[in-house]
Amino acid sequence: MIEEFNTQGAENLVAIANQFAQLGKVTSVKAFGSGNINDTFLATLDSPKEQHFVLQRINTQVFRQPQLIMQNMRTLTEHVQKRLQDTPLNRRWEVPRVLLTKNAQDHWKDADGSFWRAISFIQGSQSFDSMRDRSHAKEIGYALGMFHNLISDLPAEKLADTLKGFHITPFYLQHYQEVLPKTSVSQSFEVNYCLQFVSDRQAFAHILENAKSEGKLPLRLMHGDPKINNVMFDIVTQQAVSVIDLDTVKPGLVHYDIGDCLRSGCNPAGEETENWESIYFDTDLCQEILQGYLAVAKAFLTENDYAYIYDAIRLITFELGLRFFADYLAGNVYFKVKHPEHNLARAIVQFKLTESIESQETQIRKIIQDMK
Ligand code: GN1
Ligand code: MG
Repeated sequence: MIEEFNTQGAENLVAIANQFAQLGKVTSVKAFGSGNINDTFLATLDSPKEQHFVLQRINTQVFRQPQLIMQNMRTLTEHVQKRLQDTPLNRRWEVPRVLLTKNAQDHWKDADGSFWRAISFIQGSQSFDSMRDRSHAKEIGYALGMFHNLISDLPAEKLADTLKGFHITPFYLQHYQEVLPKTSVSQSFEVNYCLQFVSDRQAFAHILENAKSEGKLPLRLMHGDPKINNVMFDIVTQQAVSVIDLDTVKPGLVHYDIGDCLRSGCNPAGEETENWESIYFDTDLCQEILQGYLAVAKAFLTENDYAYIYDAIRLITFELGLRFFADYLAGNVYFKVKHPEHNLARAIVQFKLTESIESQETQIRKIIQDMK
């Protein structure tokens, strides 16, 4: 991201950000967050009313129809804002707003054809890359539950499919099988570990898609990427106040979200560690996240939904490992990398985490069972 920043040039970035500045002028733009796909910046304004906003360049290699993302985001935020007005919550909760350009457009295309958009920054909030304690975990679960709750009455067909195949594990497996014979990476202990890991779990990869096609799990709207640093916390109260990064909100299974939230939240070593011995799935944090989640989500979950929660945790963790590994084999074309082996290292983290989940299956299933 820093490299992109340099090639873009600070002055140019300020000029781009100013397209979206309705109040005052942009005084600075700096790289922000740790996204793997889009380029994200924080713009600072000289207006006391709104001090910051988030500026992003959408990766159009990944999101081929970025205007659909903007359309989804506007449908979702309008729905949630109305819900919150009609039935106010007894605590702070916000949805990021899409900011318009001076010509009332929801995006701006620069001279290179890059697709830029701006989103409001949730004032007085921060996010965290790793879990701090059990109460933080409960708040993460609450945030996902609240997010699902607020869109549970928005019909899935109201949103477009902005990323075909996203979280469809058999699709990633097929892609992996296509890149494998063409790869130029050399064999190593780590590569062989990953090859074997995937090979042992081919049948399992279909579990959620089978349940979906058998009608056991309904198509619903999902966030798509509810990892721990996509939940914003009020700096003063330390309560969750928003779920951000709405690019992947689209029809899917809530199980993809539950699985993704838990694989991210219950991995104290984080996604980027290379200290593989330290990776484990923390069942105490799992219990807290689920408790926080179910406090808000119980109302719309069915018996079948509970039956697939364990599989979702295991599957989405395995799936992310598979996605990183396939991208390593393909020459790092999807996820941004800091070095050529980066996606291989990330894949191993997710596979080690999957192993830890598998070794605690009985315990995790019991946690879920006891919470119904
Ligand atoms: C990507 O770009 P970012 O960090 O928001 C990816 C997610 C992964 C995540 C892993 C569109 O999200 O699916 O879980 O990396 N997003 C997309 O950190 O593929
Ligand atoms: Mg994301």
